[in-house]
Amino acid sequence: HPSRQRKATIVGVPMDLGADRRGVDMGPSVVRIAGLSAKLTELGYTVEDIGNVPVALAEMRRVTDTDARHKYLSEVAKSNEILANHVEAILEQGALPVVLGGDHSIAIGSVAGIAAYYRRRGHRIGIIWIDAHADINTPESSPSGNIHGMPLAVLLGYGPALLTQIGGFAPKVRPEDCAIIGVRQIDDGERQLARQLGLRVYTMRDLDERGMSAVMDEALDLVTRHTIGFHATFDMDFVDPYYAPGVGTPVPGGGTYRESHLAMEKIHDSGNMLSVEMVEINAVLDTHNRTGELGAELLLSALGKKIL
Ligand code: EXY
Ligand code: MN
Ligand code: MN
Ligand code: MN
Repeated sequence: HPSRQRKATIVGVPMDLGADRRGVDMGPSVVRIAGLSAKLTELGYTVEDIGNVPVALAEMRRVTDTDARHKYLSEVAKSNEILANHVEAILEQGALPVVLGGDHSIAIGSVAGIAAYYRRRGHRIGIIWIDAHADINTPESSPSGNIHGMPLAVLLGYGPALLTQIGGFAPKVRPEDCAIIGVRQIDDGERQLARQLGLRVYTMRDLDERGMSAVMDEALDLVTRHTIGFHATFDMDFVDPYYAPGVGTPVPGGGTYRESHLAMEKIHDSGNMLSVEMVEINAVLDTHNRTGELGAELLLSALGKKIL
């Protein structure tokens, strides 16, 4: 199975054009500084770091009225196209893509690359989306116009063609092959689309009542039922701000340190993870790289680190 190989390739995406608060563009740096590459090597991986995808700077362009519903659309699309090509190439080389964001709009490119690779081989892919938010706004429903609130909708085929058509096909994934875990803030339009699509959304209440272990068992079963495996995308704002202060959109009442690791450990143990992504770490709002260190450690759990 693809997840069994021991080659990992890191690619960074210093993207912050999808979010209002600046600082997530430093996410790839702080996770690297936390020693991700060396620790992965220690875990037994052959690691390659191919550096960062080029991303425009907000300072290079002013947001205009025509952008209001999807700010920096063309810049976000451009970087995601490049990312999709890198991710596909990493898979072609037999390695596991480890994608470092950046705001969550980069999931558009990551999943485009993975979906393209497996589609060519006749497979569907699933997604495990761990997040305080559902990220299924469209430009019409978005209260902010920030594309990091839209990536899951885009991957399901809803949103600007410039994004949905990256890689030349849409949708990238079917609603029944996706699970969102940890939601505690959702907009009206998102709730509506989630219901309409029958999307599996596990809220914090589900985690409180059933526990992370049972929720992950069910979610992992769901996303692998009709697929070759899944992309795991971890938005750091899933974690309670107490443990992860360095995020752009903190929401109280999040996952604990242990719950977050358990989710990643179970993702690894499923044996079906095709690629992994860590997003929304905001270095400006962090203290002593606490959140960056946690991001690196969570990735290590997803890649097989165990105490015993
Ligand atoms: N739902 C809100 C919006 O679309 O503006 C907030 C989205 C925050 C997205 C964060 C990163 O996951
Ligand atoms: Mn998100
Ligand atoms: Mn979020
Ligand atoms: Mn499988």
